[in-house]
Amino acid sequence: MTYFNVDTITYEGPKSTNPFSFKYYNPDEKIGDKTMKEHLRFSVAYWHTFTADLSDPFGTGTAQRDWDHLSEMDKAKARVEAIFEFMDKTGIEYFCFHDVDIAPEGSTLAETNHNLDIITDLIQEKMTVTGKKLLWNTANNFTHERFVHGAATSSHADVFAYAAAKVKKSLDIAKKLNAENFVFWGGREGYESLLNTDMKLELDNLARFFKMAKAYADEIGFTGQFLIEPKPKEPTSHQYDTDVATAHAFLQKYDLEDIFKFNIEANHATLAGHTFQHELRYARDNGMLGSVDANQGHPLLGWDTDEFPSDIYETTLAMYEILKNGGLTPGGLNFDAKPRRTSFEQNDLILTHIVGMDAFALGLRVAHKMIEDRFFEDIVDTKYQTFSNGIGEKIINNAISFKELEDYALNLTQIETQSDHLEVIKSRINQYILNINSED
Ligand code: XLS
Ligand code: NI
Ligand code: NI
Repeated sequence: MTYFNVDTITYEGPKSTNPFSFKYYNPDEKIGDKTMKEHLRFSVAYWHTFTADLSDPFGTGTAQRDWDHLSEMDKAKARVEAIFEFMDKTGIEYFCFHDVDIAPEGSTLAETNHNLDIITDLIQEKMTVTGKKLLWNTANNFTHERFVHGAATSSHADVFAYAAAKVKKSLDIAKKLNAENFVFWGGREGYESLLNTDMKLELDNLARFFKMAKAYADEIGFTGQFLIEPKPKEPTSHQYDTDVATAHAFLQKYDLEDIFKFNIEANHATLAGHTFQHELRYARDNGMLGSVDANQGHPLLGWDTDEFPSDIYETTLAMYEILKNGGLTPGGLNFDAKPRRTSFEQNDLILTHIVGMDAFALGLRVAHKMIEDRFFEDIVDTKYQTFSNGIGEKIINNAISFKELEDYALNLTQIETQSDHLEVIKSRINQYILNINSED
């Protein structure tokens, strides 16, 4: 059976008007020392593309899928067939999933685990035949009602145990399918009111949970990178892994810094009141940039709308950080994104990925050129020049005291500051984006 009634998507270049073609993503073209495919490491998110029905808080699902009529395990098996055909046709090498995305939950944990065994056997076979790889998997410890008060931060010890059992099983799956990373998104690890919350106990428990997860991964020989995915709110009004800086402080406090890196989602960054680039930079500066959930929010909507990335200004700045990080490997760009509710046809799944892949491919092309030219790097070097000699050099070398700084300041007659010419920077980045194709 064929699920996607299209040919394999190929690169036709920026002038193509064929919606089923890449305009900027040319997988084998080299940008610097790597091919586009090696730089971008795209991944399909099982949940949005193969499990979700496009419902929103005000309306039922609109998605029309060939597997809709099937029930439970048959549906799960059909989805495995469909995602591998999808990866083949789009040329995407990686995929990601939560436990509940791939197999139905049974009435007991043992039954759920049995369903997972059957489906992961099937996935494993497909991986062997096709060479497709698992970027990461994770445990969904937020949808089921048992997680109403959280999972690792639940007020109920039984829930903590259940959550641990699910992560244990997911780590077994990660090992079985050679996942390159393992993600923790604290879906309900947060609170609604501090008046009924023991925040200290909850955070201590979260750290205990992570330590046990790492101990178990070591025990079974799973060596994939552990990733934390920060998000400030939704579903709870306050999520503990608020943003990179907050989660980084948590990891440092509990001595977990060496175990984790971050999986940064664009829409979560903007929900936190940051830019996507800010989150990437903060992680990169601290050696903690691991992987990316590639999507975008809508400026007029508050919710985590998970749109496919199309804003090339954003993808350019993201790729700028990623290139400066030396890439993301073993992480990648996972499309944690879904079609709008109005784009309900099965082929819309392909069209949405094309938009996202092209947006990041264009961002890669532009960012590579920017870095090659050193236009912005030279501005930064000049901006901080006073720290390379004299008093500045002493500050950098921690070789000066407040008293000496005062003596120095008392002798200053006039301090000459420089204009940033910020608007020139904004204009130059527009030039970079607009000129990229005419230079080819
Ligand atoms: C939800 C998160 C989720 C994680 C994986 O907002 O983005 O999809 O990526 O649990
Ligand atoms: Ni995500
Ligand atoms: Ni999200």
